[in-house]
Amino acid sequence: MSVPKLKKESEEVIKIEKRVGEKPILFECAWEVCNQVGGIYTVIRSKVPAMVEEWGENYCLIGPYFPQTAAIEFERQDDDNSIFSETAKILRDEGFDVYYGRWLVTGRPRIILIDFHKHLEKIDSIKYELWENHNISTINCEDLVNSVLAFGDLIKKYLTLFAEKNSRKYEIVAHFHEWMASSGLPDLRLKGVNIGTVFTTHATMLGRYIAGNVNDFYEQLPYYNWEKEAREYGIEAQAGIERQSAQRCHVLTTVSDVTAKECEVFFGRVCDLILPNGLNITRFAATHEFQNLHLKYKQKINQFVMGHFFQSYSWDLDNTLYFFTSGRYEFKNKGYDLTLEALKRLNFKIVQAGIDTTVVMFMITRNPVYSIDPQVLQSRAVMEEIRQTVESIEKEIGEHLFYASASNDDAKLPDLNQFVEEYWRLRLRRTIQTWKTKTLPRTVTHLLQKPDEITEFFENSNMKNHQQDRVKFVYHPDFISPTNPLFGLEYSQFVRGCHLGVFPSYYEPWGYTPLECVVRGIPTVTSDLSGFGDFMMQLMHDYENVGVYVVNRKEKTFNEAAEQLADILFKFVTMSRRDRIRQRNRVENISDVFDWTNLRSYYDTAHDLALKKKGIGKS
Ligand code: G6P
Ligand code: 1S3
Repeated sequence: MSVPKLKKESEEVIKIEKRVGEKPILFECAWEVCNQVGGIYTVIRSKVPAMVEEWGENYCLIGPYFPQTAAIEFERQDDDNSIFSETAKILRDEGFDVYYGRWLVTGRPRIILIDFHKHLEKIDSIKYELWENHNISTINCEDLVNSVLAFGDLIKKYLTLFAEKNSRKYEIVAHFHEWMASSGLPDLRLKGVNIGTVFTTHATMLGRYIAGNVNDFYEQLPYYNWEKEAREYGIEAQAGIERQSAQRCHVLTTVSDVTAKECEVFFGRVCDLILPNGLNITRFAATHEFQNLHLKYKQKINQFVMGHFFQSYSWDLDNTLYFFTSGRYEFKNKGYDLTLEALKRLNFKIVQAGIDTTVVMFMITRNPVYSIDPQVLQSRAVMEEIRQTVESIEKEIGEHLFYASASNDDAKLPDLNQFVEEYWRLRLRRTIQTWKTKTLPRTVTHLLQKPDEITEFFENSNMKNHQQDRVKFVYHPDFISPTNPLFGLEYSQFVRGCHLGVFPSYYEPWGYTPLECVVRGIPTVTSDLSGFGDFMMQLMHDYENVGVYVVNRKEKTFNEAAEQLADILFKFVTMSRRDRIRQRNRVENISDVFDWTNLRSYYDTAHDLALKKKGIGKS
């Protein structure tokens, strides 16, 4: 089983709407519906417009109710007389906190939000049933798991009631994303509830834990005993729910071939389909527009770099490249270890080759911090003062020069120096003096609560932003947001302003970060162990030419992969500006492949298959 070819695939799909009678109803359930935690939120939210286009009012999402998010993203509608709100009302009358309304995102889909908090009172009986009926052990689990169990139980109640009332008239499919929404799925099957079920895992819990802790995960994969490992990592509940959901659903899916191999081992079932991840892509009519945006946001990053580094020493910003990596702090899984090692080697290669290009590498992730480093803020603030002083001088010169020129009878150019008052000269000189320092620019922008593997790397490798280093580091242990005083950019703007995204992950079922580069026309590095990288390699042969570089981590040792990555980066450094511009055009050009209007068809196939397997499809 592997990813179907894009064009052929749509011909193979048996469209559900061709069935006679009422159009089916699709529920999509996830912990990250109306609740942003990570990548699954991106999958679901970005897919909504394409789903609504296909399913219209027969599409409904189910997620957890959290008052703060709901206040912004949810519009409650108790009485729209739909069968969706009717079921929610019956459950509310029975004392369950189940709300119906619209999710206020593009597409405005129907949504059921479930407040599970009160239901936690029943947690013991929910756990007992899971053990009795499905052998899922949930003792001594963390609070989050309890919440998930209460949430999953209420999803089950809603779907059971909905099916009781409506399944004679409508075919119904319920699509569960991850174990965090699927604890009720095994019981829906056991009780024979008249619903076709799809389960999509976006990673396996065991895979994530083991890969983060051993160096030979892929070599050992076929030999793991899921129960033993689950016990060892203390994740029996999560692994048990995942495995039972995978075994009991009609259609088992995951996001890449890479993760499908884990499913076979940890779930004991071969995946029926792969559902690659897409985005809701809006492209500019003219290519120069996204190129202009690159320049615009690069200039913003230039401001940061000047504020951060030029206090200590300066260099030519026009000959500078901005690389970045970003994601959750999973040092090994996200390939931060490999990235750092390769950058150290890149630094050596650039120095050896006598190239005067500078690379600034931004490490964007999140780790506990006390605050932004006051030194970093102060340097930035003083630089702003220099800018304001310069602007005042500029204004003063402008006004005086204009007057002098207009009133000048002999057409001789006046001496500009005479227009700057002594006060401003002094002020500028003093500000520059107080700003300049001999200390090295900080490698970390924040005060970390404790050192981590990234700061240890800086220490051990002596990569500390020395003036002679051609690769500089900015470790920003917080995600980027427009309110952040250092960049003043949204994440997507920051991506546009950079030259290359570096994501050579070791464990990455899909990986949105490189895809987010592609759709913004920014070249990117991925790995053949990431779902996205694997997909690209299956999709086209000249991926490198279009600006998607793949590090072959499957076959190579850490050392070999680090060398390959260093070579890729070095080659990128030696490209001319003209070639970079061309490459950005090429990479942006493939973004349509990842538009949900193309990739939704994989989901259509899964939903159709669920109905067929359930035996209620009439295609
Ligand atoms: C975009 C702009 C060009 C600019 C270029 C810089 O393509 O449209 O005007 O010269 O970016 O590219 P670079 O790769 O050097 O940041
Ligand atoms: C998972 O989120 P993660 O970053 O924990 O799901 C994402 C969406 O499918 C996927 O892109 C990512 O690789 C997985 O790891």
